[in-house]
Amino acid sequence: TVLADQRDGYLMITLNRPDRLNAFNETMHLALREQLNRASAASEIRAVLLTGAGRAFCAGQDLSDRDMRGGAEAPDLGVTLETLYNPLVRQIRALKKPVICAVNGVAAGAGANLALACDIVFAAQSARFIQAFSKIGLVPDSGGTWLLPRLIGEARAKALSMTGEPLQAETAASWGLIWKAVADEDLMAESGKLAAQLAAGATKGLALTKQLIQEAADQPLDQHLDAERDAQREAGRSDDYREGVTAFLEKRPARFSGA
Ligand code: LHQ
Repeated sequence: TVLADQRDGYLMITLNRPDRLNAFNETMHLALREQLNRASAASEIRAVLLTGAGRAFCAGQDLSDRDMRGGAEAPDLGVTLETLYNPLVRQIRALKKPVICAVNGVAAGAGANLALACDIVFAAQSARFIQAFSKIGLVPDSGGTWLLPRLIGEARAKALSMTGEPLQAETAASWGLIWKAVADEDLMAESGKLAAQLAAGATKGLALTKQLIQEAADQPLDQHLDAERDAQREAGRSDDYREGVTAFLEKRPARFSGA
């Protein structure tokens, strides 16, 4: 259900249930979790690239697992979120390495919000983001109601969530929902290039940057300045800081080890 391929210092993870538009079942959740754990633990993996197989990125929860025809009792969705989706979002946000997402096609429901939880999002021009939840009576989950207003403001967040209207990749980029929309045929090359570039970067500094930007949403400037001070102190003790300054003075490209 998930393919993983280590290359150029990064782990490429591909959601792989293409006949179901890579919709999530429990097996795919656990396989994705395992690959993210691997990326977190392996020092030779210094970035992650997440994408989908086939024509879609991810259609969210597999609704055929949720068939209530014939009067079956509605499952407790709180349990599904607590045990599967929330740990996934927390895992991506806590991973001390950049997570790049290449949205190769439609991203719907939790699939859209999974993409948005990643650090840097590329989307193919033909891709669409759909907050499909309202069409089945649900609320945007997997961090959607937290991330959307922060990324695009309350007006657009509410309208997207309440209408379930598809948002084209280029509009998503112009609204600041994602980093870039790129031509379909360039998506994997461009996102792979950035993944390799970041994997060769100052991993500790990038991890601290990710953490600071995420924390900023919850704290006042005064407190955040203290957090920046502490993070900079830590970054300033890394081998990569020493190497970066040395390479600058020697007018050569830096060779960052990630340490
Ligand atoms: C699917 C799905 C799918 C199963 C396409 N499931 N088969 C969290 C907690 C717990 C429970 C509930 O949910 C959540 C979070 C959520 O993610 S809720 C939102 C769930 N997702 C959706 O509501 C999206 C449903 N899918 C769609 O609206 C469309 O398929 C989109 C707009 C994604 C793509 O449309 P098309 O390009 O027209 O493709 P299609 O609809 O023809 O789909 C192709 C096949 O994939 C089709 O199967 P078939 O056997 O007819 O070829 C679909 O049934 C299947 N598929 N999404 N989520």
